[in-house]
Amino acid sequence: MNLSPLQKARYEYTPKLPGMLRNGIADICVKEGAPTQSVADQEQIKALFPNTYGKKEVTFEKGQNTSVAKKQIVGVILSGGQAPGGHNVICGLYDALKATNKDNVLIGFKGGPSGLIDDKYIIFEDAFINEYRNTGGFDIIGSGRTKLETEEQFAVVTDVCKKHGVTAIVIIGGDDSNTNAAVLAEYMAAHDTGVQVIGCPKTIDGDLKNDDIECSFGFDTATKTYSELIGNIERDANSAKKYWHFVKVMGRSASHVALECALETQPNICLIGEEVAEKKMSLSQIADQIVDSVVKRSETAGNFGVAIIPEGIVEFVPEFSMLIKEINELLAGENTAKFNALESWEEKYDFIKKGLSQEALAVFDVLPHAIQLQLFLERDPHGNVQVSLIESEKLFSEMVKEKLAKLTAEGKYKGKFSAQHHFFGYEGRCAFPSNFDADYCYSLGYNAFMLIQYGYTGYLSKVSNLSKPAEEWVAGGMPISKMFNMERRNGKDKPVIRKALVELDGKPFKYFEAHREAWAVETAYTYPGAIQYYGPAEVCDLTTRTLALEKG
Ligand code: FBP
Repeated sequence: MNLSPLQKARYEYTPKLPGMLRNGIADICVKEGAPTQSVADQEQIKALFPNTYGKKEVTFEKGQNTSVAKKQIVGVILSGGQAPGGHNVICGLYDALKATNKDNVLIGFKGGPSGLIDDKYIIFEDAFINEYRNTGGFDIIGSGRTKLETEEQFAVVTDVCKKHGVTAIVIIGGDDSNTNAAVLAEYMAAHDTGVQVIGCPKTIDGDLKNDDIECSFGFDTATKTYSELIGNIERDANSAKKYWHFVKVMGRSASHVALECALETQPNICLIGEEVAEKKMSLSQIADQIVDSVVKRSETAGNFGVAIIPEGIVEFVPEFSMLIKEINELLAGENTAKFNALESWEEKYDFIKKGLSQEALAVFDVLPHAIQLQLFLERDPHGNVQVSLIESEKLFSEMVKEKLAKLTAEGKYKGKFSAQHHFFGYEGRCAFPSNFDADYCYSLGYNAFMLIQYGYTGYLSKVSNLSKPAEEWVAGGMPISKMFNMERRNGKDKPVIRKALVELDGKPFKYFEAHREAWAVETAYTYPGAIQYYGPAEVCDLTTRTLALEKG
């Protein structure tokens, strides 16, 4: 196999474990804290999880290992979108498992949760796993978005576990996957299968965090990758002084990625979906905010700038959500075929005009034509608009262009405006994990095995105190049901981990808010550069500004 020099060097990197896990397996003991309660709706959740609710918080300490010796056969799956560090979770799990007993077995179920149902698997061995240490991607076993949530699926999983003698399953995923991990743990306990289930917090979106989980893995590397690119674009913009760059960054709903990139690069504009929703901003008001910066900068800095747009922004704009809802209703059932049969845009527009409320039509009419087309052409199999495919970076740059043209015609704007568009998402999801993510993920996996070995189930592997050096990190576990509240999903009340949105009274947003007016006008760009893997710890082991501000 051809290896790049960095790939070779990263194979040799030894991830840092929390101090308490460093002395070897024989010296890890467990300390139980107080029984836990879910963050809300305690009675309902307790009733749904009679076997796994209310368990104690767990931390590991240096001391005599008192876990029961038994052969462990552990199954692991990767679930959902890729996030840098996934391979290291598996490596940490494997190393702890083998260090405990070389006869222990780690099975990787392939292609995400469906691998566990279809019984597609590999058995990990040293030579194979060594090719994935400290590398990005989920290609070691692949991932998928099948949800493991029904009793029928759980029954199949039970059979697969029986066939292999599986004693525990580790699910590496986001809020939904870990919610389902807790439901599976309860099922396994209720049916006395002896199979434990442990979750690990993953997602580049950064929206799986709460009082217990300081951050999900992958967020650090993905935001550093995007910030490097944004910083490079800022420098290009500042050199050429002729373009406004509209950069959309991933984050299906929450704006944590956009906010972190803004803290790292100090762009002229960064939209935050949660603020847009709170202030009930219209599309036009958002475009006005950008226009204001373009006009002011044109008079001082020049006709250039950088705006960061979070992927999920349009869903936070109340009038846009209303429009999408009406379009979905308008095209329900047979109407899709009727609409598709219309040949010209005029006929289609007429159909739309008759079917939408006046308010929705007014919003539709301000959209650039390319976006109007996207709303009607790119729909999912149920006929719903695919909001994630909407090119919001182009939507806002077009709206800004139109507003500036009007100002120019009125003699109120004399500058130029030329836009470039970018979308940074997949570029960051499989990058070589930063030292932080390499260390954090390895620790999560190692720790997950300690939870298994000590007999816990329905727990999330928890490593905290992350803004400090790894030596001071705290390893342990938290019952997943502690993070639950009841939410309405598809017409039913379900226990779920609440998605963490950007808190408008939180320190990261407050810092951004205090500086953004100056950044909108001045050229205050900062250039983070590429992720550094080797060199001084203050450069290489630095975590996100978000975590530093939250914990600082
Ligand atoms: P997860 O929540 O599964 O970690 O995935 C997050 C994400 O990367 C989002 O940022 C993005 O919107 C989405 O996945 C893209 O999904 P896909 O890989 O299916 O295109």
